[in-house]
This record gives sequence, C-alpha cells and structure tokens, in this order.
Amino acid sequence: MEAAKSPSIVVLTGAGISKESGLSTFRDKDGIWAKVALEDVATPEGFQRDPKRVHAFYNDRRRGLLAADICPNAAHVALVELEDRWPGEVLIVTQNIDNLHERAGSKNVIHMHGELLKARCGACGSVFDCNFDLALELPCLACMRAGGLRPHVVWFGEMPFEMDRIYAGLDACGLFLSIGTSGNVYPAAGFVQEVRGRGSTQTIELNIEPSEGRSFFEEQRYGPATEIVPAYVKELLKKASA
Ligand code: BV8
Repeated sequence: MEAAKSPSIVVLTGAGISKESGLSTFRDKDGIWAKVALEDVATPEGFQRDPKRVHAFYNDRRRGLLAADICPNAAHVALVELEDRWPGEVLIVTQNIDNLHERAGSKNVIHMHGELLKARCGACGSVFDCNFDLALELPCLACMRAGGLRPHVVWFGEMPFEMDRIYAGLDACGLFLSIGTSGNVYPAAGFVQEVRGRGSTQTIELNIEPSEGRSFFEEQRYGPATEIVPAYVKELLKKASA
C-alpha cells in the first residue's frame, strides 16, 4: 500500500546523533562502556552498592554536557526543520539523556531513558531540574530529606518512561526513522520490529555503520549523522512539497 503522502513520523535517536557534538557513545571502541562496567553505574544494584560512584559517573557526564563547547549539531537541527515543515506529526523518541534535541529547538521529544539534567528523590518521588553535582548528603528540594537523590535516568532493569505514548506513536506512524543507535538495548531496539509487523510503515536506518537491527529496516543509509540526516530530511521535505 502506497504510504500516505505526509504520514506521521517517529524518529528514534541514540548516542550516535550526539557524537559529533562531542558527547561519547556507549559501544564505540572509545565509548562509555569501554571505560566502566554498566553493571556498576547504570543499574539499581550498582547504585545500592556504591551510590558515591554512580553519582560521580553522572556528575562527570552532567558537567561534560554543560560545557560551553557542547552544542546541537546539523543532525539535531535537521530534525527541528522536519518537525517545523513536515505536514504530519513528528515525534522524536530519544534514548539519549542529553538535552541537545531541545536546545536545537525540537518540541515533541520523549526521553525514554530519562534526562541527565533532572534529579529524582527516592523518598518523595519529586523530579526537578539539576545542573549541579548530586550527592547522597544533598537534601531533596521538595521533602528536604537527604540520602534519596538519584539522576532521573532509566537504568538497566528499570521500566523506560512513556512507553504507552511511544507504542501509540509507533502504531500510528507511516515512517520510522532510526538514527545513531547500535540496536543493542531493548525495548528501543525492538521498535523497528513493532512497526514492521504492521506492514504499512516505511522503516529506514541512518547510522555511521550497520546496527544490530540492520536487517529489519527496508532502507539503510550510512555516514556521519551531520551529513546523512540533513540530506535525508531535505529529500523528505522535497517529496512532501511535490
Ligand atoms: C526494560 C541509562 C522492562 C542512562 C541506558 C528484551 C525486552 C525488554 C528488555 C530487555 C530485553 N532484553 C534485554 C533486556 C534488558 C535490558 C537490555 O536491553 N539489555 C541489553 C544490554 C541487552 N533493557 C532494560 O533493562 C530496559 N528496561 O527492559 O524494562 C521492559 C520490558 C519490556 C518492555 C518495556 C520495559 C532499560 C534500558 C535502559 C538502560 N539505560 N542508559 C545513561 O546512563 O545514559 S541504555 C544505554 O544504551 C544508553 O543510555 C543508550 O540509551 C542505550 C542505547 O545505546 P545507543 O544510543 O544505541 O548507543 P551505542 O553507543 O550503543 O550506539 C551508538 C551508535 O551510533 C553506533 O551504532 C555507532 O556506530 C553510531 N554512531 C557513532 N558515531 C556516529 C554514529 N552514527 C551516526 N553518526 C555518527 N557520527
């Protein structure tokens, strides 16, 4: 069935879209998981075992994200143009905990793995902006209790955020775009199979190299995100205005 002229689009992004902004990926050879074991810093058990170490891991990444030289790149900007000019809805589902999509100007963004610049209190559940180092002895800004603050991110074994809204978006979309993800982490890595099962959704992978899920995509384009994403968005918008 010919896809609708301007179907709704779901864009899944991973660490690869932020690489050329200067942020590390996870599974590249110089990536985060080459330097630290995910079990120690990205699981509830790791936090239970050594909260100081986990806070240090995220404080270091938060300071890195807030550094003056870290800013959105041409791939983030191209997705803003797509959101602004595409006649149908564009939903960005990001696995990233950086804020580069928002800083580029994207409005319709779901952070399924949480946000580095937010903190959550384990005692009262409050979530608040956080651009400072977290520590166990810091009191929660809402309940004033100390000892319960953690980064507002989803660790392995925890439920990603807004899954209902994500699956609704996948159900309705006519185009599923995956950008800069290795396709190793579920449930995000399974989204392409979700949409393939529906039969009427086009699927394309834009990455610097084939991902684990390459065979599930009808189309693949390889190259740096700052080159292939703007080119692909330009093509899409040209087709929509034809
Ligand atoms: C959950 C924390 C229950 C924050 C992260 C099957 C079904 C369901 C669950 C599982 C399952 N099998 C296994 C599981 C459990 C587990 C899992 O997937 N384990 C893996 C290791 C096998 N999943 C979970 O625990 C998840 N929770 O399942 O809850 C549930 C069950 C069913 C349905 C719903 C819920 C929770 C997962 C979240 C974990 N937290 N991060 C943080 O510290 O950041 S995940 C971590 O990996 C990152 O945060 C990142 O979000 C994620 C994915 O990594 P990528 O973004 O893909 O990055 P990566 O480095 O791997 O790849 C980068 C890519 O970019 C590469 O391909 C590279 O080539 C490319 N690239 C590089 N440079 C460029 C480029 N591309 C373009 N241009 C460039 N310049």
